[in-house]
Amino acid sequence: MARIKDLRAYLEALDELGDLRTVDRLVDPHLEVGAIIRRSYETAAPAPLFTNIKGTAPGYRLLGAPGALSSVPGRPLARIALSLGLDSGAGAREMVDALADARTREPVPPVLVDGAPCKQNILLGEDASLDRFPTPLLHDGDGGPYVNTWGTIVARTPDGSFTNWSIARIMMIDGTHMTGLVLHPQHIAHVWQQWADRGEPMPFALVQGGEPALPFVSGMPLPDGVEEAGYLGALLGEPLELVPCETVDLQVPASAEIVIEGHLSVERTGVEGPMGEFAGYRPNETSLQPVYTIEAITHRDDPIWPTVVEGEPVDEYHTATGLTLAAEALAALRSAGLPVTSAWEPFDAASHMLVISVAADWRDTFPGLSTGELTQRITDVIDAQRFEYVVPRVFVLDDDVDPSDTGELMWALATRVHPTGRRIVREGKVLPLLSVYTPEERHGWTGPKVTYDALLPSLEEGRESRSSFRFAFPREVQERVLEHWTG
Ligand SMILES: Cc1cc2nc3c(=O)[nH]c(=O)nc-3n(C[C@H](O)[C@H](O)[C@H](O)COP(=O)(O)O)c2cc1C
Ligand SMILES: [Mn+2]
Repeated sequence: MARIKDLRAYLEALDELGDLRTVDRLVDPHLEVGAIIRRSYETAAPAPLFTNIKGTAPGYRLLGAPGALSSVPGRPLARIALSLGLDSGAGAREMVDALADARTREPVPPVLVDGAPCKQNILLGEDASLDRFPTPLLHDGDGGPYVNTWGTIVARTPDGSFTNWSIARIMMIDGTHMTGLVLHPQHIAHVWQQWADRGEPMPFALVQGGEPALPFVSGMPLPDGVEEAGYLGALLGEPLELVPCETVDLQVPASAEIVIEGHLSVERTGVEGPMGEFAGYRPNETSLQPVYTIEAITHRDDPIWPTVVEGEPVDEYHTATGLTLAAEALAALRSAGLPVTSAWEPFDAASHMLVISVAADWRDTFPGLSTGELTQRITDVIDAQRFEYVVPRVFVLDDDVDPSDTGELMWALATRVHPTGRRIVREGKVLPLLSVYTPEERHGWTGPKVTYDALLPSLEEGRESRSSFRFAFPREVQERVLEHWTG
């Protein structure tokens, strides 16, 4: 692991790879910044770093596409891999393994340190306002400019027993007020509910920037009671360094660029949204959400504010939640003793599909089990996970297929998924943001989910071999061909 400790070191690493583009010309935070970041996702361009943003204090910068696909040829996952402390050439399976392995290790709790660059500027009272920062209107038709798209919200239960770090979007109301999604069963809603039940506003800290692994873990569906800070320490192999907040009893990563402190209201009086979302659409509806009141802001000199512009794949919603959900699924299936080698949420499917890869020798370890029975066991484990309601379709495939290769996955699904049979359908809670459901299903948070048994028959049952360069020729012939291949 080569841990990258803060956003600036991460930007240097991207720059070295040629995956960063500094935009020095004056840009408008009203839609123009959003359009550039969107186009950068859709053309796999280098991550844009804006240094000259209309209406904001000199020196304040904004980073787009901080954890999306990279522009580096042959290394599409470089930004994600570097963020997790892996080699920039790491593949999908290696990344899911790293995250799932860390789930089997003891948490490494964070440590408190004295001072940090995020305390270089301490804004209190009237100075603690968003007005000097770039707060972009990300898509035409959004309900307002978005303050938070990639930052971590720190929240602690009133008894102090549990501290959660998570990403949830937050919209600007004015310089000192914001509103954002606080939805059950997210942990931020668990914590907020405990404060609300006591009639007290919830202290919060919102962390922008910081070490690049932080947002990935803040988007991970860790189980109830598992703290992101300790898990991140286990992933990185050392404790995270924290500093205390100025006005609330919370601690934040010392690596932060910007920290916003304050309280989240008991009442749901903020009109939040709509915003272009990860499914690839902008809903028409708003909802009533609690209101964040800002009481202090601390920041590094020349702070950098990372921004995600959600929409059609692939953006950070897909990379962060897809990768980490797959790792949770793999960890759970492994600990249930099932013959699963990997899991993946294909980014292009906008977090609507989970692929489970089954070991080639699974029939040796589970003699007599049918493909349908194995698919049922996998389904039972997935259904017992906290994230089950965000996965409308699960595909169980042999692991000769690399589900992170979109072309190979498309071929496998078309040729291995039975048109009508071999599937396990059940009805239950579903995420209303999933665009596959009807309006009634979305409003009721209830709908069908399906697991497809797409496992191939055994050799004895007449499995056909794959007909491709890798599978249809002896290794010696493949090597000879590769040796003489030019261009
Ligand atoms: C870019 C991005 C934006 C997200 N926006 C939201 C959001 O607005 N609301 C929400 O509930 N979850 C959102 N999520 C998903 C949560 O971060 C994810 O479900 C996480 O597991 C929640 O934290 P928790 O497990 O501590 O509850 C977002 C994730 C990412 C990566
Ligand atoms: Mn959590």
